[in-house]
Amino acid sequence: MGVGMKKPDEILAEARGALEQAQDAQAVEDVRIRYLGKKGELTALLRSMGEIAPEERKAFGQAVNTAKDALETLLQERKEAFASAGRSAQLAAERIDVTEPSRTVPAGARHMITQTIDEIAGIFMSMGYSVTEGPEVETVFFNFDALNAAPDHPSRDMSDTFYISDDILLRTQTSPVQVRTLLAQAPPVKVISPGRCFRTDTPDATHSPMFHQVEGLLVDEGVTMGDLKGTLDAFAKRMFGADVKTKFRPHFFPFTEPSAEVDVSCFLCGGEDPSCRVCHGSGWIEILGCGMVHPNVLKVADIDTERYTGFAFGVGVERTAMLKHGIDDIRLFYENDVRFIGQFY
Ligand code: 2NL
Repeated sequence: MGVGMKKPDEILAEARGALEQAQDAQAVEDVRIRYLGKKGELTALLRSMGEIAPEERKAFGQAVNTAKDALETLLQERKEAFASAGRSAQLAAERIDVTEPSRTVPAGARHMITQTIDEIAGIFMSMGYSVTEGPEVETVFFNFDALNAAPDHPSRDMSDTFYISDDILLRTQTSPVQVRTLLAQAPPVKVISPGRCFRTDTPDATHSPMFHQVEGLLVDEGVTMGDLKGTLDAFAKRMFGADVKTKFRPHFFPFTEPSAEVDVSCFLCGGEDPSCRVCHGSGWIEILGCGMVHPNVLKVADIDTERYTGFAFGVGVERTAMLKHGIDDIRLFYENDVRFIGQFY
């Protein structure tokens, strides 16, 4: 062993000190290279074995290998410590708080018109009516002729109805759907037809060129005006309150005879308040039109009018919603201002 050459345990002590000072994985690697690399100090000792006296060689070799094993263990420990510290740091940096409340997606809701249609339809469905739908673009035949509207009836005028051509128009009511039903199925027929209708009205607080209707039709043997009154009285009580009364006022519609308009007693003031915003003191509110189906309409579908009779009615959806919810301008339904719409979620 050369003079001035360090002993294996001195080198190990020095390497241990250097490892204690190491601040990161690179510093640990530097220590490995310095002591165990090709030109490392412990490597140099192994290479110098030849210069050791034969009788000392075994003990020296063992000492170098012991130091080398010890240093390798230390290096491994430090390396792992830095790796695990690195992983911890990364985990801490990428930590997500899974308990944080999520961004809320506001739940949507059906439009007030849809809610009202569903409510009306639900009442009639509970009485055994089926729901039928049909085209919004109709023929003059289904919209007017089949419904016994005289050729000179004012509703047929160009100024009241949106014509696509001489014989195609936007339906002015949903009755044509029911005429189609009468042609498609034999009595008994018990249907309602909700949907969009069109008339050339100039928009104001109570008019819109596009509006909605739910019509109903019942045709069977022995159907009377009493059935009509009982049905619509039950509807009015379900829709506006169990204690409302109904009043049937004579009216005219081409497609029914006799015809009537139905009023409900005021569900807000009961007729007690002269300045009531709903009934204006009259005590009655008009809610729908109805009547016994005109024989001419049944004849269109080849129905034996001696055997079958029927009743029909039409409810304005916007008007019903306005009455129930105290809405004073029909145009609010179509503006889609969330400050309005949001009140009916
Ligand atoms: C109203 C009036 C009404 C009908 C609609 C009807 C349908 C067929 C046959 C006979 Cl297929 N009538 N519908 C009957 C009476 C009145 O609506 O003021 N609606 C808002």
